[in-house]
Amino acid sequence: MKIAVVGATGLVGQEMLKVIEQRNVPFDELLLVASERSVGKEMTFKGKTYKVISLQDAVDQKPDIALFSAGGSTSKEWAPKFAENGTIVIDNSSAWRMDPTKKLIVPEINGHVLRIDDRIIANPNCSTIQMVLALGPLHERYKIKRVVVSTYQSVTGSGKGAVDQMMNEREGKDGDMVYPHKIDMNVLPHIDVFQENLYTKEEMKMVNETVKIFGDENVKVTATCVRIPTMGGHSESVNLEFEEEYDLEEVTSILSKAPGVIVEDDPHNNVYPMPLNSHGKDEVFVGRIRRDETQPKSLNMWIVADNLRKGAATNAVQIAEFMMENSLVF
Ligand code: 2RA
Repeated sequence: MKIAVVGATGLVGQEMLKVIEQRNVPFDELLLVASERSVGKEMTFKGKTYKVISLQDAVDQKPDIALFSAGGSTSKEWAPKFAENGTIVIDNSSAWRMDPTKKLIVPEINGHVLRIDDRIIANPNCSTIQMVLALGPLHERYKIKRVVVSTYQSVTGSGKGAVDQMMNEREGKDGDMVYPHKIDMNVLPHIDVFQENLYTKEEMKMVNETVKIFGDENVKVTATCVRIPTMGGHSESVNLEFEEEYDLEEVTSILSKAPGVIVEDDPHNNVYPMPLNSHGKDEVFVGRIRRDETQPKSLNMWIVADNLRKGAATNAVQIAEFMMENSLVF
């Protein structure tokens, strides 16, 4: 098994390496791949030193699996070159997510749709992954009609430059601005670019990707995505309307048993999910589960996950594990 990590020097690439190490993903050979300016740089993994190689070198070495986190345009250009050479590309960018010929996968929810001839597999957007992981088992039981979600997203979702912007502001230093406004001591109702319909691309990702992952056009999602000056993970306030009447205790029980979900819900003892606690963890945390008292068959809850882990690196690595465990890699 030869695995390549493309974008190995970026925030998500680094996290992919941590996840590969922590989950003990089996491999015989590891290729660390990055853009031209990082080629030749040395990186250490599991005590061994690796030289960063170029995309073309990596294609030529025909890895079995390439985990991509190198941005949309790199992915558009290079994922097909790897795929044509037989490599399975698991891509963290938005380049292929809505392509009808490519699958968009959260293994616990729709891993079963993967096949041996899938060559480019899309990893969903971070805010979508954590939401669908919690919603999937509830959709199966009660059929979700409508989702109203507001997100509170970590600056790590915008990459290292955004973390630097926040820290520079905090320390009173000058530096490059990734956001159009200050982020520290602020809240920006703006993630990714605005569209014709006045929603942002991030908001529309949540709308469209959720439908694609569930394979159910009847699930209506409306989203407001907000950047906040935190680092540990993304948080989401979610209002759900089901087709069927539900039982609150059963909801908690379903979520407690759902793979990859941890219920943290004891509000009288101040127990609820927080990004600080989700940092570095692979699970999605759910709490504040309560009836929406304004409307029947409706529920509120709060979902938190480390956006670099389950929201990006962990999910991508889990797709790779799923392919290996189900003999879909040859
Ligand atoms: C964000 N969704 O948090 C992005 C990262 N993929 O901005």
